[in-house]
Amino acid sequence: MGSAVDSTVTVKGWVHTLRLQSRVQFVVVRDHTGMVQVTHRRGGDGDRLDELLRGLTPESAVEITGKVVANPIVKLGGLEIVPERVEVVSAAEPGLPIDAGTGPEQRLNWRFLDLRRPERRLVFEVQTTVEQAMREVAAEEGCTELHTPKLMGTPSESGAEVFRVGYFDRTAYLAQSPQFYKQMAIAAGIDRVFEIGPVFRAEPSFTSRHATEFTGVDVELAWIDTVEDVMSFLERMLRRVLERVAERHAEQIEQHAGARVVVPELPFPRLTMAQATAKLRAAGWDQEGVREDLDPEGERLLCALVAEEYGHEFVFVTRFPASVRPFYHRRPADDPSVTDSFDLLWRGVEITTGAQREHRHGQLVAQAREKGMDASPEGPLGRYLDCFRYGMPPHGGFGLGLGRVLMLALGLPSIRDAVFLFRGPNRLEP
Ligand code: AMO
Repeated sequence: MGSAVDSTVTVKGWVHTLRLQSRVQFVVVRDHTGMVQVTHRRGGDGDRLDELLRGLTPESAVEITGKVVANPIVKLGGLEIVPERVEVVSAAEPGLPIDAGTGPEQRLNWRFLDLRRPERRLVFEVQTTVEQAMREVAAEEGCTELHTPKLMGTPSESGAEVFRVGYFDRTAYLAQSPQFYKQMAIAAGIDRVFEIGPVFRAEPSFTSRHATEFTGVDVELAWIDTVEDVMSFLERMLRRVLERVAERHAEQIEQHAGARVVVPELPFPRLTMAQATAKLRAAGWDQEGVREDLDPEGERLLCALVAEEYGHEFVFVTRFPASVRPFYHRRPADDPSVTDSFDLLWRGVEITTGAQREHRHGQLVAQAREKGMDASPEGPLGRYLDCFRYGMPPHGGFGLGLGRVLMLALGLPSIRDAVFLFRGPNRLEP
């Protein structure tokens, strides 16, 4: 709202605070660019502005025209507006349903009001930068952006976490991942695929990192030599993302969220799952030694150990056991009990899963059957498996959860605060 002293301006925004005193009335008006103080010195009987200002309620939408005056004691930039005209465009009902002390569920119920606080909206500014940087890298690296269907005739990945929806006289499934379609794009000759789109998971999880609908960032790359090609693409992308976030938002993130933006060095540290497990056990995790996958506690601890040893916030964990990975992950020739896969952890949380895919039809069918899946041509995987029958290049890719990246970048307590309108097992509204 920066304006020259003595000029006449109109500010359009919300009533942020009201302080009506016997001699002077102060109204702080807020718009998306900031706040400005409007100062009216009361003129006694017949003062029309006085009446208008006394009728104002917090959060009303107003348009105020007046002269810009320098006043060094005003905290908001040493300027105030002396009003000449006040218009209440839309009055807010008195008694707002939320205030600074309101708990998280009630804040979600009134998300649009909660988001009027600028620090709560910062995440969407950062999100815009993150997506721009991702698209920038994807384009530079020769990717084609696709939009794959979210309504499917058969469940993608496993059937367990899928939402069923009525679809005329049959059932459709909401896509749990663009996995099969991005691989179909590789079969179609689109060598490098990039998608940002909605992902649906029917997981009854009530953690700070799970949503039933989230935005996924997916990449699939053809003609790779090893899974390392996918990992290095991902780290280049994340480095650019954090460079852009640092350039544009570091100060605000530090000020509003108390989090630091760290631009990561390349390459990120890499540990095989066996190495990671050994490190974790030495530090006291999973002493019974039964787990083949990392749990949230293991992820947190591993990141802490890596930060200490390598001074890095990221770590790739590679070569997960085949038992805990999907059938389509490729298994290395030197050890078929593991997969050419990875998870990327950042600040204690998994943000990405990726792998080189099994592109040989016979081997893929064998791995599906080994997992007890129906790999017959007429079965639910039939259309997917067809993609591997007529010349499929070696390929690999990853899926990244945008909400998790934003939650971690801003140090937010939950993914609920990192998305516009959260969807969880108990939340379909507003
Ligand atoms: P995965 O199931 O690990 O992999 O999902 C990829 C990434 O998506 C994010 N994510 C979630 N974010 C919010 N709420 C959830 N319920 C949720 N579930 C997952 C995580 C996760 O790392 N097809 C593979 C990817 C691939 O191999 O290309 C897949 O979907 O950040």
